[in-house]
Amino acid sequence: MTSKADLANAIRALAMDAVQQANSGHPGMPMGMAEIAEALWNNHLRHNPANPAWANRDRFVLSNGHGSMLLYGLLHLSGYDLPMAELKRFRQLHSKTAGHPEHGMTPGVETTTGPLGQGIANAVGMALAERMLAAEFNRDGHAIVDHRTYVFLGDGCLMEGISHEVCSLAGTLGLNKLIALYDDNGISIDSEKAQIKQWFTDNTPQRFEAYGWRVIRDVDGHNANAVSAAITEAQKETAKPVLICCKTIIGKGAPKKANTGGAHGAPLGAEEIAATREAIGWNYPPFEIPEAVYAGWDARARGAKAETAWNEKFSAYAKQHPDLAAELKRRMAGELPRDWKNHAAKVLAQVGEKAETIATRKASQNAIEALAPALPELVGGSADLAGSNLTWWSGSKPVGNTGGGNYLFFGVREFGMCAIANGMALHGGVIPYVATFLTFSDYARNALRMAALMKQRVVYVFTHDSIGLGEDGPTHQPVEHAAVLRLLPNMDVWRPCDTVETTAAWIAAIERRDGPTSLLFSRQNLNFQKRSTAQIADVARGGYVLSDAPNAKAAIIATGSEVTLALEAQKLLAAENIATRVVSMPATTVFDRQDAEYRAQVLPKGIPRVAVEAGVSDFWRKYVGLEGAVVGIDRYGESAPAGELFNYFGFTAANIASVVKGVL
Ligand SMILES: Cc1ncc(C[n+]2csc(CCOP(=O)(O)OP(=O)(O)O)c2C)c(N)n1
Ligand SMILES: [Mg+2]
Repeated sequence: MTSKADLANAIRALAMDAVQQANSGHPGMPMGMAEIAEALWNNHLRHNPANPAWANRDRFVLSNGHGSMLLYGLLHLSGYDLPMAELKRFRQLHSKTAGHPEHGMTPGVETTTGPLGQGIANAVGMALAERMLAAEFNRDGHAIVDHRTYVFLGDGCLMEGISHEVCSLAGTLGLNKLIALYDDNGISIDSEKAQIKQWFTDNTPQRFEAYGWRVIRDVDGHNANAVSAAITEAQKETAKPVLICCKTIIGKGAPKKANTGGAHGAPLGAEEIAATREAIGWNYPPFEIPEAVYAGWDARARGAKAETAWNEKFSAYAKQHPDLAAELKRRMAGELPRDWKNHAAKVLAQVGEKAETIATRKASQNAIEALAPALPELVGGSADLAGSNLTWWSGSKPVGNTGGGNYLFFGVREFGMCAIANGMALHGGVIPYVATFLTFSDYARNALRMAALMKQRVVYVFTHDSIGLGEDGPTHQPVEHAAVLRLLPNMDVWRPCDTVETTAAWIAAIERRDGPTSLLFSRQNLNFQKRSTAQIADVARGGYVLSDAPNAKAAIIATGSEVTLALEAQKLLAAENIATRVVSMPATTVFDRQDAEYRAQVLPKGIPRVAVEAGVSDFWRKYVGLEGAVVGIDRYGESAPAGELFNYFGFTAANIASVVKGVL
């Protein structure tokens, strides 16, 4: 029989040896959390290494993701498909052991972590998705959605502002199946030079109690039995999320470097590693784990049993509730409803027939209203701007602190909201849409980046998309945001010009399985544009000819509120016998993915181009080149009625026409 100490020491050894071999990484955290990890993974975590996608597994999130070797060690030892060869190639090109854990790369990694504070936010989202799905799908005697979310976090996550946003909300929502284990080691990076109490003196237990969490204080993080007992206690909680505060020593086991900032993020060095082996009684060479230790960690039999038991429960559920069972399966697989395509096409056609001139944010609400009844997985919310973002629809039911519902009042927490949405999408079973003013998208930016990096289907509703919002002034008027969002690799960005483009954008966002979509909507009314059937179909290609003229001498490219102006400029020019083509380009990212032939049809070589968008001009240079021109806005806006601002900043048909003449 191996001792629990040996099991924990296996983690220590793998971490210090892999970091040493890579000459890069963070040994201190895995060495300090080894007993906590052993207690959770060997006594509590319900997971199946053979099937990392098992729907009802417990979720485990390493929010202090710099300690990635802890997670790789756990996955390897417990029997996931992560062979020792991968651990030996820690942090090397195309290994499965990236510097920080990456979802989609390493089996068993539930979310990509490293940007501190977002892991705990993802965990809140996972716990929330579990709660919502349980309320929707569980029936008497059939607790079919029933798992916990565990998260490790350190001082860094707690210092980050986002932890306040999401832990505050988790407390309000009473997410009792969320259990966080805090690595309270009194060290962060600058502890190399000074004491953490010079920058972090919060009373963390009181802070979390104030949020409405249950806090289990003063647990000895190096006593696996004590940690396990605390987890058992936490599991009994029925109304609150639980924080278990574990006192630990960073780099525990290393005679000289333990409890120093130096253990945080650098190899221990050969000498200290040898001394550590001696001190902890680990007499095996690097990357060698005795069979008995493997046996002590092996979670495969337990995992298979747990999943089989759940499968049996699911069969019984499916017998009594076949429709629900089929629906849950579909939703967890991320498939859209069978009649989705028909429904979406019908909605798009109806919007075209209605021909309404309304704000695109209103068109978005109408799109949600029409699409959501056929799409129960669409769950949404806004960061305290429901009435402005128009995210609420007639089927919205608020999520409270007992379960049920499909609408989240996120409060004024943009970053938290977006990182929670990532957790919900990663959990599966829901498609989250979240909303704020476009200008505040940069409060949330790193969560948007993580959604794009992780290829998650999250839909952002960003309204009040330009100076067109008017009187609120330059703080609220985005100018750089559309361009910034388009620069994020794998982010799709739509800035539609009317109801048809808005509806098409929503449909594209929902049908996109491998990344997030930002939808940029106007506050003000935008003219409806007439289109042929072929043009309606081409909206989905991101850019298309909206209005053509024989022998066009120039192409005017416009998005959103500027499309109408482009059409008016086209008329002014026609009156002077200058033929132009107007291209509506609601989604440059989507247009860029079209084949070269289509792109050249829309934007032929040999005629100059003028781009018109109430945003920074630089972005459009790639379409207009140096010979073309951009009607944009390269400064912050002003506070005034929208109409006046458009005139003031040169967004008029007359100005566009004269700019076009300037490039002929
Ligand atoms: C958002 C963000 N800012 C900065 C960093 C760089 N960083 C990585 S770990 C760390 C200190 C974390 O302290 P703690 O969580 O206490 O980790 P420990 O040293 O105890 O392992 C910092 C600043 C980061 N990963 N993410
Ligand atoms: Mg710390």
